[in-house]
Amino acid sequence: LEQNNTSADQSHFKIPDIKFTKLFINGEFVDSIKGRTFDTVDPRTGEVIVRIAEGDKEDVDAAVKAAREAFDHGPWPRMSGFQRARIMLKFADLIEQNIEELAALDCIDAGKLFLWGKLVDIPFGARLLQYYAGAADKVHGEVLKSSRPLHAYTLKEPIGVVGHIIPWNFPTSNFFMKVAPALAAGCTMIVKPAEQTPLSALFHAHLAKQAGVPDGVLNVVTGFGHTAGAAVSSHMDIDMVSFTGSTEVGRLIMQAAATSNLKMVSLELGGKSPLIIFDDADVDKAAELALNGILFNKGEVCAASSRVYVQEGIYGEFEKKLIEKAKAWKLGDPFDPETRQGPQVDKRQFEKVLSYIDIGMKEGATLLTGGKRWGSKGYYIEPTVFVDVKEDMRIATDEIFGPVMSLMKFRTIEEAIERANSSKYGLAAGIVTKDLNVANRVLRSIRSGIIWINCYFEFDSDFPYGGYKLSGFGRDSGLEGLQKYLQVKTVVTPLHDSPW
Ligand code: TXE
Repeated sequence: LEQNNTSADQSHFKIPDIKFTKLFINGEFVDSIKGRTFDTVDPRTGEVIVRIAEGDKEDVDAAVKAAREAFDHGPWPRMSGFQRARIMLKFADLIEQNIEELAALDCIDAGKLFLWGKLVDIPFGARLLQYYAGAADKVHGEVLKSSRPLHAYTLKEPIGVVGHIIPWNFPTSNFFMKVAPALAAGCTMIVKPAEQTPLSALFHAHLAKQAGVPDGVLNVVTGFGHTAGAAVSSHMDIDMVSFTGSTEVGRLIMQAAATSNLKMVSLELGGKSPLIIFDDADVDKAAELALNGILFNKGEVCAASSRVYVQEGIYGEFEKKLIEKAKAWKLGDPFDPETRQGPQVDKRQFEKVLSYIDIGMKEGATLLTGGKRWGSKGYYIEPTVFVDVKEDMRIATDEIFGPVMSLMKFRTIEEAIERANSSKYGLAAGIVTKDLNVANRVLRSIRSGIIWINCYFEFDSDFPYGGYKLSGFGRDSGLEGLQKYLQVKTVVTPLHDSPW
């Protein structure tokens, strides 16, 4: 480990040497077949951290071959769930022993807060392995009650070779939300991490091997979406693709699955989540909740509360509190423990967010606060709040994926429900009220995969997570997240002598 050279307090962190930069196929780190590499960049500075092996179709083929062999002939799917669980628990222990290094990798690769990574994100990766290890020996079918003299039951079998295509905003949580249940189910797999954040995925692969995950079970092919990613979604020998990312790419993945081998598809896509704050809310707490809902992880969260609806009775006071808090929000180096907001993940996302701020102003919305780049180095953007926003403006309909909130006023509960539901997305929603009847009515009327009442972003390993509408289908996490990696086989045998 070597000391980093940024301006933040040096005593709190160290930047690790980058140990793994190659593809992980069949238990070995290997160069890509074409020998190509690509840059992974530190969003705090815009500087290159290291070059990473660039996998393409032929590398995906090699990884699928290894995963197929491990599935068809290897020990993993044939082990008892309990044996798999023991290896997964060891894997979790190794993650816990390397928390600081992993948190530092996600910090330099994605601009994520180091302290958050250390306390929450990386431990959650280990927690997911532990949670699904606990489920691995409890996978079973059921006895069916036939109306005929037949003994029939179902078997739950691993679905086969899985392709996981994951994004950059939560490199570790996303990795384990997909990998942990698939391992528990007895699947073998290829992970295609986002090109922006390959570092921790390769480290996880190394720890998997150390824990005793057999060769070929977990392969990591780093590379770009239109090449390596597309090769996964169109592969004839992959049985399922599990994707988290943009709605646009989700559509491409479904098309590729449909025109190749009709592999199963699970999609966790974008969002434009409403947070509805009623008049009876504690204004100070509600403003803090709303701000955290959009600024946490610099707004690069699919469930971010990017549309905030505040009831008219407290709207004026809420607006004042929000400005006050947004101005005091501390941006800076994500290694600094005082920092609450680091840089956007890369130049492209940084420019996308700034262009949406521009669009908002051209559409006639008013900037309440923020709206500009922060600092002169790296990809930082000020906490930004728009008011005078109309439901059909692009800043209110599109996923911006940055620290940009649309703040709106409403009068009645009916109006709040209708406006909250007007989005093409349906991933998450929040309600702030002390009135249980109001909360119950709203939560049942809103079409989204998760609803937070008097909290936001609260999450745990057993909570299913996924969307309605253009936010996709299928659930990660929880037992639902395990079921999707299982096939159902129905077995039938006569109760009496066979008729033939
Ligand atoms: O996403 P992509 P991008 C949203 C968010 C963001 C926008 C664009 O609004 O601003 O998407 O981000 C791989 N075939 N979300 O461009 O492209 C890619 O390599 C197969 C929301 O980074 O969807 C990466 O591994 N794979 C989201 C993954 O898909 C392809 C998180 C996600 O990248 C591919 C991220 C292709 N043709 C972005 N093209 C969430 N739901 O949390 C790309 N990929």
